[in-house]
Amino acid sequence: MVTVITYGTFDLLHRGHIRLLERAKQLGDFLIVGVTADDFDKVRGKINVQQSLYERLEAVKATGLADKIIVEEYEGQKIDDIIKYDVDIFTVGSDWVGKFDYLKDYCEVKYLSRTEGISSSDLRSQESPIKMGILGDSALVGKLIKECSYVNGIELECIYSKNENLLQALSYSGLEKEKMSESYEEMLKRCDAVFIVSAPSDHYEHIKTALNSDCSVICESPVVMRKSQWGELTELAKSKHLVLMEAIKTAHSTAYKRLILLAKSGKIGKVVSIDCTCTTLRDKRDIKSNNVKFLWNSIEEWGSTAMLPVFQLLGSKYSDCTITKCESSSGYNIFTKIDFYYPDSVASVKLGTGVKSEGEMIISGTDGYIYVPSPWWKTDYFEIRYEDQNQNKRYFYQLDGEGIRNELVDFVRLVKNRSSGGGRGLTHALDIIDVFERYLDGTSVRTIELNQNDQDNP
Ligand code: C2G
Repeated sequence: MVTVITYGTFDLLHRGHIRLLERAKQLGDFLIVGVTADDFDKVRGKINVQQSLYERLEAVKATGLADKIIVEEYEGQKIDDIIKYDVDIFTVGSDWVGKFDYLKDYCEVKYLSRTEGISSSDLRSQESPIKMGILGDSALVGKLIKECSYVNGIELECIYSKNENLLQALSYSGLEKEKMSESYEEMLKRCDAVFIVSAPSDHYEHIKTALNSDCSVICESPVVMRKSQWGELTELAKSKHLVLMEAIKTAHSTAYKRLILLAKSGKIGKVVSIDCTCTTLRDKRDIKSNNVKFLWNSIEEWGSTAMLPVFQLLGSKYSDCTITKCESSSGYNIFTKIDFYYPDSVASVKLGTGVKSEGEMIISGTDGYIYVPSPWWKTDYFEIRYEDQNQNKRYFYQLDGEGIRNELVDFVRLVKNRSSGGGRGLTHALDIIDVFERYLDGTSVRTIELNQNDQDNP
């Protein structure tokens, strides 16, 4: 019996895939088809896959061509499978010529001609793309423009910014003039959806205007600074069958999602303490001259990211929360420390835009701890460490684009299924907003002062 194996994503199964499977079947007596797992596709850069693994498995099964269907989950699995199933022939389309010659050490390798004129990405793009606008004044706008180009189903229509320096920089980097809108209202007229990264204090008005212009919204967290505003806006989105999604790019990194699951699964025992730090240094001259109009302060820049693991692992039923902030002489918040006290655990997050520190995260448990090196928020690597170091484990998951393109893919999916309208924040949007509300109202907030010459130090 001649066993043949082939692999693929088989997203939106089409005649090109089926022709490949038919010819693979003819190469032998028993055909094994490996369908790629969602995470494996993401790790190898295929982030636009529309169908779930289940849907793709069912589609391949329905062809009746596969005698056995397996899931491909990791780099190198092909060798394991060829040995495990005693495969005689590995085959794949000619778009991969040469890429799998290393398998010749284990079995025969055949490349079959690829069917021209059809591909999953063409099929994905057939639907009219979402015309995306970007509103904001920080460098993040440039990153978002780049990330949109990686996501099927999105077309960058235009941006709107009040930051002349940013507009100049974007123009130098090749952004066409017609993509720079004259006003927010004009941009909304041209777009189906908008990515809002303006100042957090302006988010409420900007989101409300967008929703009232029938635009779905993805907004950099903190989405709003008041719980009442979140309720009002999610209701408005739902009533108009629009999407309002909170953006925290870290939440979309595979490594971050994995480490949270491992911590939740008891790998380090009971989580007793979480310590994480996020800092970036703004230009001191901007802070000194109070030229901070477009610079989010420490809690605005980092608060949502740093609080996410705390709420995901310890919940939001803390018995106390204290906030310590440090402001420059011009009143710009350069550093914030937030401490959460639970009946059986604690958490401490340090946030800096005018103070530098080690941007690591440590999740401490009764059996071990998870260590994520700096910059932990762009997670692609972490370790689980135990008393017996021989038990330590290391994890690495490719992260492209800091997680932004992944969150855009999720947003596109939500907008495409508009029926799911309404607030689609991460499950802790309200918990994050609650802390911002405490910060704004001065509840349990203490202020530390730097002495003048420290602040005047150029
Ligand atoms: N294919 C084809 N003609 C097309 C499109 C795809 O012959 N018009 C072939 C591909 O060459 C591949 C199979 O169909 O052999 C599945 O294609 P994809 O789902 O795009 O998966 P791909 O990422 O190419 O998977 O590790 C090997 C890879 O997993 C192959």
